[in-house]
Amino acid sequence: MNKYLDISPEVKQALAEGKPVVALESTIISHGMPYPKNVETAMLVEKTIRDNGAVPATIAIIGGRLKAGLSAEEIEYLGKSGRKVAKASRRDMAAIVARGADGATTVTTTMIIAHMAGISVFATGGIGGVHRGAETTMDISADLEELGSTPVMVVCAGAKSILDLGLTLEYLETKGVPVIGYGTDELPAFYTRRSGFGVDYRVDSPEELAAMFKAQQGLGMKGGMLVTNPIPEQYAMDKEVIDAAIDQAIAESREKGIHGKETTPFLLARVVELTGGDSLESNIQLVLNNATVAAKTAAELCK
Ligand code: PSU
Ligand code: MN
Repeated sequence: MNKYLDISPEVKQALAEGKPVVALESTIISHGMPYPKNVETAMLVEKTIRDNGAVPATIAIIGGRLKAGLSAEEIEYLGKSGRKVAKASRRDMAAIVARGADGATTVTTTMIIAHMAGISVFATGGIGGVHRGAETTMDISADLEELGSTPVMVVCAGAKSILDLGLTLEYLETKGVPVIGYGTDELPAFYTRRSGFGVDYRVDSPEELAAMFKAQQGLGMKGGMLVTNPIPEQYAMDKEVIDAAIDQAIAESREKGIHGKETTPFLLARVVELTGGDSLESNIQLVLNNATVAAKTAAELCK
């Protein structure tokens, strides 16, 4: 095992016994939602995974140690600290570890640590991608590179239209990442079930997802797989409302000169403020929905 990695006793035992485990990220806790909803949601996501027959492994860097499986106290600490905790992407890992600091793991670093620990399924809300205007800013999330190189299945609700979804799909194609629609032919756009862009393959059951992932691993391919699971109908938002909030948030971020790693957290927080918390409730529900699919798929993979 990697000398910088700590696996919690519960996760370690599940992995040793060949039981299903699902990884969860921590940037969604510290940067993606306000306190205390973030902590409540993180605990509820863990419970949903257990209710569906798997063991949750929330991932973070604490005191310079890579953690797979957090205690309730550690989740509370990350949630309460919020944006004071460094958002840790691939380029930040060595610095945070060497300094014995804390880091909230993004999709990228959660995939890296999950893979180190031997966990192959990961549930979250939305992934990073190619930002609108990336043809001049070059702002492309490291999440896409990681999906191209680390063999972990990521179950999400698509990507928010804070991104350029068409360019994000092009980039994933270049990196050889299969984009699967769970029960849909269309890429979901996080708050809404449709984006107007098609997925590569539609899959309708955890069994089918597990079979595809097994084939990818069996072929010796190095990358991951992106499963996009639409938000449940009853929690989907009105497209006009969410598009208007996103357009305003992007305009403000440009006026303020927000850039680099601050861009995504700024846009996420501003959209929640502008939509008066409706989007937060939708966000929570879609994460729970993804946790269910991920847990069932992890269970299939263990058969
Ligand atoms: N998109 C969301 N919610 C999130 C994130 C993205 O809808 O919480 C977080 C994830 O941790 C993701 C990261 O990996 O932001 C991407 O950041 P960046 O765009 O700076 O790569
Ligand atoms: Mn970026």
